[in-house]
Amino acid sequence: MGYRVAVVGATGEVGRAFLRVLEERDFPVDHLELFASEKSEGTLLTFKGEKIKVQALNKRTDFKGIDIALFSAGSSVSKEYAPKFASDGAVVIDNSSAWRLEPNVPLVVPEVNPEDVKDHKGIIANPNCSTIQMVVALKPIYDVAGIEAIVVSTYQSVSGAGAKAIRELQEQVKAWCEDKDAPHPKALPKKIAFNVIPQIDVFTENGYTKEEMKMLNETRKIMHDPDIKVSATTVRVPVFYGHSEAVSIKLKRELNVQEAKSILSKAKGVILYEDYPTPLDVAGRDEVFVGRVRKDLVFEPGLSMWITADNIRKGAATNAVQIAELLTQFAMV
Ligand code: 11C
Repeated sequence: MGYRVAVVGATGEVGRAFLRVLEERDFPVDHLELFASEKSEGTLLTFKGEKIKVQALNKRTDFKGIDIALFSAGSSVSKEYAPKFASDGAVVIDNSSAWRLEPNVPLVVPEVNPEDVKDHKGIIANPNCSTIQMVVALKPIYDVAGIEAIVVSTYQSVSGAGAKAIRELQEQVKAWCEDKDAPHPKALPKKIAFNVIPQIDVFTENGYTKEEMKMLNETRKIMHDPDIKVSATTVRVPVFYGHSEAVSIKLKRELNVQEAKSILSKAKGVILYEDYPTPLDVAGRDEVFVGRVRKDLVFEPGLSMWITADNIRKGAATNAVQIAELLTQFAMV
């Protein structure tokens, strides 16, 4: 038996990735409806060789007959439409930050807290991409040795900020090659070509950005550990696809490097490198890649490592489709 699936935000970077991932994983889709804003109405997207027309979300009055709705259209669209899809009978898997910290909305990474999907009331939230790859790598270590604190610096690709940021980097590099001035940046706060920007999203009162606070608050919720400490510095780098993270952890119990590597080499969804993964190595892949595992020189006991993953796939689309797979495994749709 297959499912009636809707994709909301179908023409965006993550929306298109939803289609690729559903197809590659052979998710049982009986019927697929694609939604986006009015300006994308009529765009044709291909799924399993068939062309499907994108509908304007704001022109639909009801959403009956949909089992699973994959959303990636931003927080305000999710706030307005996710409850409508849910009350018409769908389970919404939402990639925005709109619902992530709501107590009645599970925030799920299938390798970490799969059982949480069972608590859904119509909406399940997909975490932020930087959080997903960090918790996939750290949870197996947490289970054995406990983690008291995490200090993380990220190296995030421009695709995390959407198609406009990808174009902005392309235009700036082209302008540089042609010895011309690039237009003033709009998608990102400063010029990104040949630069790094230590600001992702807006600043909050404590001096951390919203992206950095997501890494704290979402990690606590996914790990069911309100005491775990996370101090993040999130940085945009001139990379198209793939986020990387330099992570140091303070453990509760001693775990040597060999033990940590042995745990990571067997962990679900993790691929351990003897040296290190780079974004170009992992773009297009669904796993989380870990390298440079070593004893931390500040935290005792502690470890440091390097984590890289494709932010559009495991950081967004793949994680959401894995949640849909959990719903089918638990017979919840
Ligand atoms: C970035 N991590 O790379 C962000 C994008 O909360 O889902 C995803 C924001 C979110 O800019």
